[in-house]
Order: sequence, then C-alpha cells, then structure tokens
Amino acid sequence: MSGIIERYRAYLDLGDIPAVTLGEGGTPLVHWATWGIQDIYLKLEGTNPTGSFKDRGMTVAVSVAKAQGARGVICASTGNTAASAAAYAARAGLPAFVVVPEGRVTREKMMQALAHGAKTLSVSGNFDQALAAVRRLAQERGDIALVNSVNPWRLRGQETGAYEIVDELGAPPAALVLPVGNAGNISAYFHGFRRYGRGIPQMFGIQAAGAAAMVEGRDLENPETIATAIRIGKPASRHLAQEAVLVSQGQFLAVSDQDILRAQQELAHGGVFVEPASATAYAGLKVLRDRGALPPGPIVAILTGTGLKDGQTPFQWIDQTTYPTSADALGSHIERLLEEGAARVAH
Ligand code: AN7
Repeated sequence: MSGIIERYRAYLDLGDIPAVTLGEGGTPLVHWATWGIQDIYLKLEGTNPTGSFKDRGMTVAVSVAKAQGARGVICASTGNTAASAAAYAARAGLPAFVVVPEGRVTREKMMQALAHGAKTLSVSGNFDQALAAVRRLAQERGDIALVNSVNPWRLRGQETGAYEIVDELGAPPAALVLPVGNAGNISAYFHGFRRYGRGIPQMFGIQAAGAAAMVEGRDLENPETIATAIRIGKPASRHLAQEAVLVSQGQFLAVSDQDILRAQQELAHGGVFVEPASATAYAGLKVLRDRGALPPGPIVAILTGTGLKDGQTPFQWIDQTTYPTSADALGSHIERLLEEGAARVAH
C-alpha cells in the first residue's frame, strides 16, 4: 500500500476521509554498524517524497484540512515544513502560504516551496517569531489550516515512523536517537511507541549547542547553528518532549557545530548523505556511545532529511581536489591514485 494513511489508517482515527498522499513512509531502516553489544540502525527519512520526515505528518494534516474545507494551509518553517506543506497543498489543490526567517533557509528548501507554487513570505525575525505570527493569524482567520506541528494531526502522522520501526525489528529498539528543534518529532515517536503498545525505547533528543533550549531548560532569544533546520529557540512541544525523555529514561544532549559537520562527513563517507540537522542525531549517538550511556540492544537513529536539502554546508569538509588528466594519461593516473589509496575516502 502506498502512503502512511492507507497503511495505518486504523491507528490514525481518520475515519474514511480521502488521503492526500505522495506515497510517503516505508523508509529504509539500514543496519549501519555493530558497536560491541549495540546494533546501530539508521532510518533514512530523507527518502520521503519531499526529502524529509515532515511528509508523514503533512499527508495527515493536509488530508484533514482538505476534508474540513479549508481555503488554504499556512506554516512557519525553517525550510522542510515549508517544502512539505507546499507539495501536499499542491497535491490537494489548495493554496499554501509559507513564512520563513529571511536569509536563514537553504536555497534548496526555498526552491522546493516555490516550485510547488507556495506563496512564500519572509520575516526579518527568526523561526520562533514567524511561528508566533502564523499561529495568531490562523486563529484569527479560522479558514486557513495551520500545518505546523502544533497541529495535532501532524504529530499523529509522524507517529507512524515508530510503527514502522516496531514492524521491521519485531519489537521496539532499546534506544531511539533523534534531532530536536521544535520538539514535535520526538514527542510524536514517543506517543507512537506508546500507542503501538509494544514498549517504549529510551528516547535521546540531540540539539545543536547554539540552539539547545531543551538541554538548557529555557527558551533562547537568539538561537544559532549551522544546522538551520533546527535553529529554534522556543520549542513548541517542549512539555511533550520533556515527558518523552523523562518517562523513557533518556536524555537531551547538545553537540557542537564542529561535531555536526564531522558526523555529516562520516555518514557521507559511509554512503549516507543527510543534512546537518540530521547529522546532529548521529553526532549525539557517538557522544552517548563514548560515555557508555547507550543501553544494550538495537539502537535506531532517525536521520530526518536528505543531504540534498543543503548544497552549501558540505563544502566545509568536502575534498574538492580534482585531477587534471588526458585520455592518454587516464590509465596511469587511476593506477597511481589506487596505489596512493586516494580513491578511498577517509573514515
Ligand atoms: C531535517 O521545517 O521545524 O524537533 O520548520 O527539518 O520536530 O522540530 C524542521 C525541523 C529535525 C527538528 N531535522 O524536528 C521546519 C522545522 C530536520 C528538520 C528537525 C527539523 P522537530
């Protein structure tokens, strides 16, 4: 079956409303490594239709908006929600309005929203201010559906990531590691495992050090990080996320931008290309391992968005060396590179 609504309709309380779908979900769970007593799996959410995990929630939120007769959808976004809202609104034949922090959303995400025909408004503040404005407006108007993760249907849809992991592993993993920005996804996974009724993994929420509102236990006025997707200072789902970590005996953890870049590089050199926000989870996973903080058993890291979402940041670590050659010299050049081991990427 194609799309999470058809696969998990019974868990979503959607009745028989028609699905606005692009075939989201069913993402790969890749066995990445064995670290002693831990088997590490990566869930590649960047393989969703618009390149991020947001599509799981968006198919549900837009289906409900359409069924309820909304005149359009609106969101504030650091980029991925905007791209997803734009695509699903286009599929539904509804106008989309996306509000982004000026100059802080990657070109690729802006391009996606615009390509799908969304009306894109940029505000001079940060994401938190954009979200506050959009919430006010949606409330005042009533005829345009707010599709940020404060919309409970978004979180319901994102729960399906947890269902898939249990279906595939046959049981919940021992721990789940994921990046945290607005804190919707970690909350959704927690409730997803709970609703599926097979147990709850220890939940570890990883943040960028310059935007670590959960770790610090307070809102931040000026969050800063290279991982623009999670450059968020006032997590809207703070309380839900706190409960998830507390009840599951996990923790929140901050990693530096340097660690995020190194994690992105390490994943890429193993064949997995994700955007910086997603690499944040892997950076955190490594810190947890080094501290001996991981439980034994399978561990799943949620890699939330594809590397193609950000065409700039990787140039901070990519080796751009190219080797001038000619058709005649090609054979000997390749031979020399093989001998030097230069064709093998560093781990
Ligand atoms: C790749 O698109 O908030 O903790 O407006 O794009 O549920 O917010 C994106 C967040 C992680 C954090 N990874 O998830 C937006 C937006 C990626 C993201 C997160 C985001 P939440």
